Amino acid sequence: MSASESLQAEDAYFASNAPPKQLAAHTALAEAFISQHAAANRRVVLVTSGGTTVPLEKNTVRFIDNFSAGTRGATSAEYFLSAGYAVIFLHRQFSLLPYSRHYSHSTDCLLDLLEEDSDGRVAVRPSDSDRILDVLRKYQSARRNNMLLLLPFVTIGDYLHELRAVARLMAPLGSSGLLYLAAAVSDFFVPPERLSEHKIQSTNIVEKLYPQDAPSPSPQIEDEETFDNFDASPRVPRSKRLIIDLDPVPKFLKSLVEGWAPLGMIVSFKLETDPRILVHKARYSLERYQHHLVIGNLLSTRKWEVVFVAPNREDQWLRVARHGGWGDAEGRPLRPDEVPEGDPEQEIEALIIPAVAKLHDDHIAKSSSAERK
Ligand code: PAZ
Repeated sequence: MSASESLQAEDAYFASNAPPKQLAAHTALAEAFISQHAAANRRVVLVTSGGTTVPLEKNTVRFIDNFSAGTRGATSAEYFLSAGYAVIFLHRQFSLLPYSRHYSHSTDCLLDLLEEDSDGRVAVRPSDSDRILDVLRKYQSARRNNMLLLLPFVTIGDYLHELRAVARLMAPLGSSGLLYLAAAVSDFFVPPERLSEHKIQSTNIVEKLYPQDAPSPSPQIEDEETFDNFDASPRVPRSKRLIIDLDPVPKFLKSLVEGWAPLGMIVSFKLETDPRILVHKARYSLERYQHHLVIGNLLSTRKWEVVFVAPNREDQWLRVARHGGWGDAEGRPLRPDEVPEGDPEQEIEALIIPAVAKLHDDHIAKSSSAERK
């Protein structure tokens, strides 16, 4: 696709998919946040996190979703804060958040860490106090210093509008802006003109009650016995099935790199389930969009190993300790001496973020030396 064609696809997408209601409020918050930290000469990172939904109805009852709980994004945000970055956390509503993730329903339920003391007051169990205190201090410091801005999204459309708005606001930061795109973004969606207004029905009740509203010809008004020419021997008549027809979501990484935040450092993630194609897909993405780093990860091992794929350097695997099951990029098991030892509690983001920050240092240095020439 030529540059003008991709610009047209971008304009058409944003013109036909309405922005989220909170966009103006979020943009104002992000603008104030960025200017506060730019004035203090602080680096700002946009972390995207969690999965986007694809609504099947305008009044949405059903939607397509994905597995991401936002662990990568929330954990990364904490390590960026520890590294001195101000963090804009663009996340799926109700997904994991920095700091509070430690006490979410699926890890430690907060209530299990509390007890009633002899005066009938709620207290933290002494055995858990130290670890809670550590998280609490970091959380309170981030809040006190306004280092963390939380911006929620739900749908793929919301996400893209928010991403474009925040990325554009970050453009004036130049090379000191970092975009770290860990959200699991849907590749397919139902365009608004094909979205049902109301909840999709499994019967033809609407057509029966309001025949004047029935689209013509309507698959929904066929009755059960209607001949089905879709399969040779259908188990369920076609009129009873829900067939979802999805369009591809335009690839916005190109717009991000070339238009929205052209000087910032852009890090994308690539998720695969087939180890044989991970590195190839990551390299392909890097070459196609010409950004700065793709971090590849596999669904089954994403908490223990990732691969950095960047221009003009060897692929670099980062690994933390865990029990067995290691594989290389081609799916072959690692030799025992290649399997890292160490603290099984260590989070892989403790390795990812310093490595990204180092590449960001290099990116800034390279941009300043190019400016001087
Ligand atoms: O949320 P999570 O920690 O369970 O998963 C993180 C992840 C796998 C979604 C992320 O690391 C990632 O790869 N994001 C990009 C996914 C994609 O290829 O669109």
